[in-house]
Amino acid sequence: MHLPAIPTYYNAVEILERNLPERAGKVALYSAARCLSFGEVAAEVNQVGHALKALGIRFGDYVAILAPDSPEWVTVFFATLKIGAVHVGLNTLLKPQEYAYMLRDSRTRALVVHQALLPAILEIREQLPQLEHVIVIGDDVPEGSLRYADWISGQPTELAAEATHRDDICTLNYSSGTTGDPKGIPHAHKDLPLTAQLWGVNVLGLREDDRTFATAKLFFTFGTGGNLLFPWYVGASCILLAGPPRVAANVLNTIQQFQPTILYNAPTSYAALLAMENLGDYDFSSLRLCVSAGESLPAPIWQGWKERTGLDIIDGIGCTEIYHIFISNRPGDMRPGSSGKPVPGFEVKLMDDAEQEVAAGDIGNLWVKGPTTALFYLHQYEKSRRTFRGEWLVTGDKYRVDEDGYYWHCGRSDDMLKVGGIWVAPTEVESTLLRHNAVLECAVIGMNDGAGLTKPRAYVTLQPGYEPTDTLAEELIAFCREHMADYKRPRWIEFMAELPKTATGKIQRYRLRG
Ligand code: 3UK
Repeated sequence: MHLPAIPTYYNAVEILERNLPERAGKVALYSAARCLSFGEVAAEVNQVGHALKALGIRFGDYVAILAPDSPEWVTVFFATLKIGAVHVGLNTLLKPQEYAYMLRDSRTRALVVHQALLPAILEIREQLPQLEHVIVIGDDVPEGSLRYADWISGQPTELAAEATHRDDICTLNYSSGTTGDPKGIPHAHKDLPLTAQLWGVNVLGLREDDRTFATAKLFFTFGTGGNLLFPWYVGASCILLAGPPRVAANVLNTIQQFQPTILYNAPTSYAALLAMENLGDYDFSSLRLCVSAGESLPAPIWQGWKERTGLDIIDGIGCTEIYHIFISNRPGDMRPGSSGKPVPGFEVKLMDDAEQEVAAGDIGNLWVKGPTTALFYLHQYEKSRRTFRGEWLVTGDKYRVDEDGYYWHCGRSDDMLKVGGIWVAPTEVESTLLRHNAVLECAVIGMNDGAGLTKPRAYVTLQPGYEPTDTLAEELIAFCREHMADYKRPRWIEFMAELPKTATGKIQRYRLRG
């Protein structure tokens, strides 16, 4: 196994700058808006770095970005790292109060936001005194904010990188849990090249002539790693799609236009592509490999994709705490339906609830150990102590290993759901439903949608005076859409006279799961 030695003082902007000067003229980034060479990206990164410094942003300060995948997302990301500040990647699908929490928790001083997402920020800006600077990508810039293009124009295109320690924090991503606030997960500069080498190169076999395309957005580490860090680490190019990946046509058109060799996608999106009647009209000949992560990929989807496109899908499990994938299938060694084998460089073990290793073949709690593991959750002492156990990380997943060493996902040890590869806390959906006048009690569980993928299903009892009708069910779903990110909405509402409960009145979710 090849593991690069990271110098003591290391700044992860090196993943971009290692391409200079040799690949200065090579296209680093394809997008509908602009295509940029490595030289052009590096120059704009330096301008953004100067512009951040001119605002007084220094080592250790937090700089957030809330934008669709775009050249600006990338330049702000690397500029933040380069000056020794910490990048906060915000999920573009959230609601204003969720942004308020994350911006406050991270004490973000500067936020770069796309104009389409600006209203959510303007709504909460007054609650955030520490948010000194808002920079807007676009032309529609309100009083008190800066316009990205003006902000960087005239700034020098040369900038010396801050001599960060390899263990200095450089990124923060928020992940949600069953209870409490989202958890800010910090990663160090060293984690970025290590994950690129351990999985991107050693397992996936990325090459300089590759072109990657991810439907997973850059604000997830699945996207940042797969579609930015890994390709640039080997001198390959990436393709960014600003639009929503849930529109299958967007994905297919991007493949036609930019001809990727590698596609990263979540299982739901493979299922959506397979459901398209005219899939056969599209040309997939540029692709050599497909990747799936975020939730487990059912074997029928793997087979369906193979039959329709001739392509293999590499399924691997990763998590934000590790940065990327740590158990994976690999080209030439795949077992459809399984997550594959531990990635060299990582160790895994399956533990029972008493924290002893389970017997061979039994289901256990997955613990993992490896050199890219985060050390803690920001501002969450108790949750950190339960999850980060010395060298080991408790993932919250249930797994079993077969006699050939392949790992099979058997669900979660908490009630958390992965929907389209993104976390949904049933408790959040329940508390949203409870805000509706008609709802007396409710319970949300994950349900197989028929393609082997999980979607939220809500069981609801009604307040006196309300009738269980289809119209009310639709109204409740619409209410959820309005008050939460769209993907969290229940897909089915089932009205019940009573919810199953224990003698002490606790809702028995397992009985609803049947
Ligand atoms: C689940 C999977 C079965 C699992 C991620 C690749 O998903 C990523 O990170 P998150 O922090 O969630 C982690 C959790 O998601 N999961 C992810 N992949 C699979 N379950 N099969 C899979 N292939 O519960 C895990 O604990 O959002 C994935 C790379 C980087 C990532 N951050």
